[in-house]
Amino acid sequence: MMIKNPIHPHLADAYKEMGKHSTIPLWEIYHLLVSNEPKPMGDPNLWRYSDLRPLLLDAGNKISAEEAERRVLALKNPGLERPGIAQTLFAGLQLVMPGEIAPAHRHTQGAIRFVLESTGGYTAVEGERCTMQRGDFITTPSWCWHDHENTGDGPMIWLDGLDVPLVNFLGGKFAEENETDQQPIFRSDNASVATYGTGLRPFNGAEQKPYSPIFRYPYDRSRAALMEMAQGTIDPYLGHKMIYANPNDGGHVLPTISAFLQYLPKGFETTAWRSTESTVFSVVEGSGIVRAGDTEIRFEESDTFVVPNWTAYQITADTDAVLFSFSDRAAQEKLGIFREEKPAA
Ligand code: GTQ
Ligand code: FE2
Repeated sequence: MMIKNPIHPHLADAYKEMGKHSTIPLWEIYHLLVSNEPKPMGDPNLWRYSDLRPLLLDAGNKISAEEAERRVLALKNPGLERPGIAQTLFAGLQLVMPGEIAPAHRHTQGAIRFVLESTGGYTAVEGERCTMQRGDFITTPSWCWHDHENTGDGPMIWLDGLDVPLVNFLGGKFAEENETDQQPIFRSDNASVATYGTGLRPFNGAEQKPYSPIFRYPYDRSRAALMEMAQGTIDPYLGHKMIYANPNDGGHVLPTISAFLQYLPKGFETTAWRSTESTVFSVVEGSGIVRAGDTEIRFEESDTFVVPNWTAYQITADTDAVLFSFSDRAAQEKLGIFREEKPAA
């Protein structure tokens, strides 16, 4: 590594010698590595559904799901080099056309899906078909087999969220394809939410995995819970916000990814706050404005936007609004580095 414009130019010759022996003078780069607080990585940005949907459907006419393996428009943060919506997170919009199957595979990267459009279809996860209807939240944890099928008569489109940048950075990238396009089904449809989604769990001491045993959180139930919560007092920073919880321990759905559903009544303005997590939002219902850093973005139904780490943001709801979001908070909490800053409201 060449040190350009060294702080101590009279040491330049010494630095050259150090470089030949694969060493760097830490005193020249210290504040790149260790700083008093984080620098946001990537930009706040919005992807309009009305822009992306036609592009996706056009791709649907030009490449099959089979051929593409996954027909996904990846949402690339304009402020980052690598493909990713944030430093640690990947996001994309995926399309499966009627009759199509996205073939079964598994990988060490964990994924979540949030359904934008569907007339019938499912993601199969570990032997269980999880129905996909608008607003449904579905997980495919690390190393779980998954394939998607559209059994309806219209396009099926959802938001994918994966921990790809994080897992790849850590060096644990593995994947394999299934022998057949569709994995064997050995549970009834939506079995995991039927089993674990009611406040009960099997009392047999079965091993608890490092992820939620529920693979599908149906929107009607999630929305009903949120509206019940909305009977109580509103939080100035969050509005009415719920976390998709692992019913075994109340924790996050995946070891790396957290997911949330939030209700902001018409006219409500959240108080700006920030945290070390990077968060991706999907607008389920309503419209409004998000102010993140120096950026002001108007959002509408089915749009996606990202708020990078350590970027203060504030949301104003123009109408009653329901927002889905996911972030890397789960990973950060486990690593003991999560922090938030909430200025007095
Ligand atoms: O649906 O299995 O957006 O493996 C990226 C990687 C979706 C998927 C993505 C994937 C998938
Ligand atoms: Fe996958």
